[in-house]
Amino acid sequence: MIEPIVSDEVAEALTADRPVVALESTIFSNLGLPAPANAEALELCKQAVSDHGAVPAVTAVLDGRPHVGLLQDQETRVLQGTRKVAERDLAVAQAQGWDVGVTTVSATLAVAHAAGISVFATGGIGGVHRGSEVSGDISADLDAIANHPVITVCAGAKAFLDLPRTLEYLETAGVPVLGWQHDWFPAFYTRSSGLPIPHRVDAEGEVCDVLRYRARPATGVLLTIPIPVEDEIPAARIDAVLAAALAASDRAGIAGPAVTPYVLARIEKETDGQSVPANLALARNNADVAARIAVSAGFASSRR
Ligand code: PSU
Ligand code: MN
Repeated sequence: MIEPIVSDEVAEALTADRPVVALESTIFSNLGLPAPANAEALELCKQAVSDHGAVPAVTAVLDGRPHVGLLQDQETRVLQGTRKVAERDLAVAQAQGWDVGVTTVSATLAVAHAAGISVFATGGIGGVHRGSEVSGDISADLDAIANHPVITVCAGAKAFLDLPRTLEYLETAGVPVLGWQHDWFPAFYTRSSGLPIPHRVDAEGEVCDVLRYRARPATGVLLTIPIPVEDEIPAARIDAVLAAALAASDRAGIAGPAVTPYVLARIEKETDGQSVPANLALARNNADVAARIAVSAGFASSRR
């Protein structure tokens, strides 16, 4: 059972049915982005949400309790967080009273849903890892998207994942996968993975209606948005970088939840830091569109 502590600002917005956008905290911690880019990403995303008159709601575990909406000193703790909390870890973090836990997509979906929030923005979701037929590594993000009635807004899945299998998994799980004004499944650092998107949408209202008409009451919607053109990293460049980063991860024997943070850090190194501004730009852009969707629906709340 999740009973999050909701900040006054977020609670007031939810009560008044004003738009709220949830934001995950792993991307803003040292596991997601190096300082000071992590703090910058947090400000950019919150500002993008506020600019549309919506309320940003960052999720995290603090002092053993899940939180939705953070005060400034709580944000500072999250920026320094190093303990990753996926959905299943929420129970352990509470049972053991973890000091600071940064929430991934899966944990954020659980906490946002419990608070009654219907729109959530992130950078990239986790997915099916390359070689998963041997390692079995499939991110809990995918099951969480399938099991919480929330719109997740992202720039696709990390390009170092197995993107065709990630799309197949989402299809099997019954998740509508939408492309924002775009015909291709985005690949995070690049606008297209070369894989066609199952369904293109062109307006905020369409996205809300897909959630409204979902066949399974428990299921969410995945909205993918390509990184802005000017921030894209050329595909040839990123492909070589990904291969090097994955090989390094293999050589180092990295496994489990450590894989994603490790590979992200290697990508940053191999791109001489170019991956960082790309990450900021897409996260800000996703928060912007998520806020427009929350505002257009006139909803914050799944209790409606
Ligand atoms: N994408 C990013 N930065 C991140 C992540 C994704 O650009 O920090 C995080 C998200 O929190 C996502 C998590 O939910 O990685 C997935 O981890 P795993 O592959 O262990 O499920
Ligand atoms: Mn994993």
